Parts: sequence; structure tokens; C-alpha cells
Amino acid sequence: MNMSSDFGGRISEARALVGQASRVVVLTGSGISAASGIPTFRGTGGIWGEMRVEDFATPEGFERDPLKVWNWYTSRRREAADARPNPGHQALAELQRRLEARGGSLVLVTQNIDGLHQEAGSKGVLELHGSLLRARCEACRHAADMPAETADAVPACDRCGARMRPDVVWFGEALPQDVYAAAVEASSRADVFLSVGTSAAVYPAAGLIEWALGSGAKTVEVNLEPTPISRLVTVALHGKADEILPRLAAADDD
Ligand code: BJW
Ligand code: ZN
Repeated sequence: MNMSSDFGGRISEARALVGQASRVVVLTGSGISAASGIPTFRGTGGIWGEMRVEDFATPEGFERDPLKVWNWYTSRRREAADARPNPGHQALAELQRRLEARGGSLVLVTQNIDGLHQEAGSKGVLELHGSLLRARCEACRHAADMPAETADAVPACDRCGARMRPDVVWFGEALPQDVYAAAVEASSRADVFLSVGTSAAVYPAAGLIEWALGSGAKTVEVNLEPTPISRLVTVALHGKADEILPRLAAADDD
């Protein structure tokens, strides 16, 4: 992390923006869970460096080799079950409690499927890309728990016998409509919009900041490295979310 006084000044600026806001929206991505041991997707050490997106995160990939994809998600389910929220997740949960205590709100929108925000105590989390904790029927959408053990065959639905699938959003699939609509609504009413640990490369999630900017919100980015939104934001903080968020969310000294 850049520890120059300039960086400290930008943290203070961002902290003041958050401190004065009553409606805060936070969009998170895989970078916030990196300190919990969950890999990110893009860049060094990222999942897509080792596995082909087309094979593991598209409906066509699942069609080609359902068991391979199913078991990849069961292994990620296990990885998430073994992981614990880190100080970044905890700072956002604490900030939500503090804002609500003074009549404000914090809407947490996440692209992550690992459930760590909820485990840290965040309420009403909007999961744009689904959840690793659930499977659903391809035909009738009946939901079931996603197992953490690998299987010899992709399980069938208890209700209708059709094939189950992980309840996540793959490329080319629509986001859950009600969840996305709630995220757009909150973003377009935000005083402050915070983007954390995301490469801001995957749409429509990456477009939420446009809704916030369009209605005059102040914007803050917390990410290890610059992204396409860095030049759009009011304050860009480049470093680790688990180190920066606790400083950003710290209660006022007064
Ligand atoms: C740290 C850190 C630390 C590391 N601290 N930071 C507009 C333009 C172009 C294309 C499109 C468009 N609109 C739609 C598209 C197509 C497509 C898309 O966006 N393609 C782009 C790649 C170009 N989008 C879709 O297909 C979406 N669906 C859709 O648009 O449907 C339309 C439709 C409508 C009606 C009917 C039918 C269709 C769906 C997108 C689904 C994405 N799914 C995945 C998999 C989910 C399940 C799973 O996890 O397996 O979601 S892909 C993957 O990317 C996952 C993530 O949620 C998502 C975002 O990744 P994220 O979280 O940003 O991770 P990284 O790795 O990219 O970035 C991490 C960052 O953290 C890095 O910058 C690091 O530096 C940083 N970092 N450690 C702070 N400690
Ligand atoms: Zn079914």
C-alpha cells in the first residue's frame, strides 16, 4: 500500500464523504474476499488464469460437461465454508450498523457468491451473481442447498427430476431481475457510491456506478490496482480492502 501522506489525505477525504452521507451504496467484487483466501478471477493468481471462462462460467460449458462444472462449484462451496470474513467485510457490516443508527442506510451490492458479507453481519445483501450456497432446478427452479462434497453424477430435482445446477449467474445469462432492479434503484439514490475489490469489467454490475454518477453521487474506489472506473471516481484508493476499509469506516474521533 502507498503510505504517503497523499494517500492518508485521500483516505481522510473518503472518510469524510462517507461520514457525511446518509445513503451509501457499496458494490463489492472478489478482491474483498482475497484476504479470506478466496481467489479472484482476473490477473495474477486469478481463476481465469488456470481455467477457461467458456468451460466453467457459461451455460454452454455446463451443457458440455455438467459434472465437471458441478464439482468445481462443490469444491468452491467447500472453500467458502472454510473461509472466514476478513476486516474488510467486517468494516462494511459495522458501517451499515452505524449509518442505520443515525437514520441513514447502506445498501451492499455484491458480485460475490461466497456468503462472507452475510457471515460478517451485513443485512439485506443484494447478490447480483447468485450464491454458492444454493443449487436450483434447471426446469422448475426449485432450490436446494449446494453440497460441499463432489458427486459421481449431477443430482436431480426432488420435485420434477430435472437436472440441478449451481444457483449462480454465468456469462450470457440475465441477473436476477428483482435484485438488479433494487441495485439500480439504490445506486441512483446514493449520496456516496463505493466500489471495492472489483476490476469493474463485468456488466451490468460495472455499470451501476453510472447510475450513481448520473444523479450526482460522490464516488470512491478501493482496489489493489487502477481499473476503468478509477478516472471517474471522486477518490481512488489503491491498496488492500482489508486494510483500507477499516480506516475508511472508522467512527469519527469527535
Ligand atoms: C483487490 C484485492 C484486495 C485483488 N483488496 N482489491 C457491456 C459491454 C460489454 C459486454 C457486456 C456488456 N453487458 C453485458 C456484457 C456481457 C457480459 C460481460 O460483462 N462481459 C465482459 C467480460 C465484457 N455480461 C454478462 O454476460 C452478464 N449477463 C448479461 O449481461 O445478461 C444479459 C441478458 C439479459 C437478458 C437475458 C439474457 C441475458 C452476466 C455476467 C455474469 C458474471 N459471472 C461471473 C461468475 C459468477 C459465478 C462464479 O463466481 O463462478 O461472476 S464471472 C466473474 O466475474 C464473477 C464475478 O462476480 C465477476 C466480476 O469479477 P470481479 O469480482 O470484479 O473479480 P476480478 O478478478 O475481475 O477483479 C478483482 C479485483 O480485485 C482486481 O482488480 C484486483 O486488483 C482486486 N484485488 N486483491 C482490494 N486484497
Ligand atoms: Zn425441478
